[in-house]
Amino acid sequence: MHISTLFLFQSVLHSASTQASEINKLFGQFTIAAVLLLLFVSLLIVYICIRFRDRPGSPLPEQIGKNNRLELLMFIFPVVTIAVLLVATLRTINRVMKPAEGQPDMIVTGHQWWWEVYYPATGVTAANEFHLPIHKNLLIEFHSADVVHDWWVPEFGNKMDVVPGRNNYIWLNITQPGNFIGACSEFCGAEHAWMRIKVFAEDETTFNRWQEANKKTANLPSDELSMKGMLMFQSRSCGTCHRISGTPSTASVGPDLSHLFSRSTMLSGMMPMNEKNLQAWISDPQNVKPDAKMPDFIFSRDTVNAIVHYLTQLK
Ligand code: HEC
Ligand SMILES: [Cu+2]
Repeated sequence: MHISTLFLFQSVLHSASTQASEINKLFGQFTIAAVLLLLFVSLLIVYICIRFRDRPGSPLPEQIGKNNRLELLMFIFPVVTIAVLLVATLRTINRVMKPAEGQPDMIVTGHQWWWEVYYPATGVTAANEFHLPIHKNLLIEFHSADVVHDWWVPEFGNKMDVVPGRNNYIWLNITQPGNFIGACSEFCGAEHAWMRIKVFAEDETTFNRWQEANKKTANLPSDELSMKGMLMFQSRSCGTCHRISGTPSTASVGPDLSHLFSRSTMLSGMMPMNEKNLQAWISDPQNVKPDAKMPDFIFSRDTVNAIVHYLTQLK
């Protein structure tokens, strides 16, 4: 395992998809070309400075008015260099940005400030954390619910703007299992910095197991306190923004909560998912993530406890 996946560093130079390998190969070719040119020009300057320096009694240098061979060389050399790099670039674009065809494997919708994740083949909806199978050609479709966002996981190479009123696509073939982090890369408002992306790149068995678990309708409350929590959830307008499968709440203004507590982080990577953080969030969302599109409610401690207890059963 590469060190960057172990510590969740982001690195564009570490390729974890075939697309990132292609892009990095091109980057390598450009770097080599640039270094060779720099060396060539630098050495030429050093040579000229020494060879043609002013010596006592040296005559005025020869004045060349016109030299067709030299001018042709000065024209052809940059044109050929740029043409070679252009062809390499076009070939890379052609390999990385293939036109979209067929059903997307995943539809991602950017919201201020969280990600909605939908898998059309199974109807699974998730949020903020992306489970993706490795060694598969994945077609990902992007929508925006509000403003321009941008989906970027540096290790995957490909990045894509998420634009209102427009469907954008990328192909992705992930080559390594592991966790990867990315972020929204287009400034989209107050909490742009907390619009992280967490990817779990998994082998097919693990990915299918995750999908099966998330296809199930949400757990029903299993005790009295969580029963009360569910009633509060349904009666205190939470359901006008959130979806919990198998209940009357079907909205998608906020993240899907059907399997909330199976996620490792909350609020788009802002904090670990646990009871304490959920409590803080439900008691005072605007204090935890100022400007988030979830209003403050005035709840008693008991109500918060009941709601949180219910939410922790949504695995
Ligand atoms: C006006 C719409 C709205 C209402 C009403 C609302 N929420 Fe939210 N909720 C949101 C939005 C938007 C987010 C995402 C905030 C972010 O990450 O920027 C959110 C996030 C959450 C999260 C964190 C989810 C995650 O995966 O990070 C929980 C839990 C939650 N809401 C529970 C509730 C509960 C319980 C209620 C009722 C008391 C409620 N919400 C009412 C819009 C709403
Ligand atoms: Cu954004």
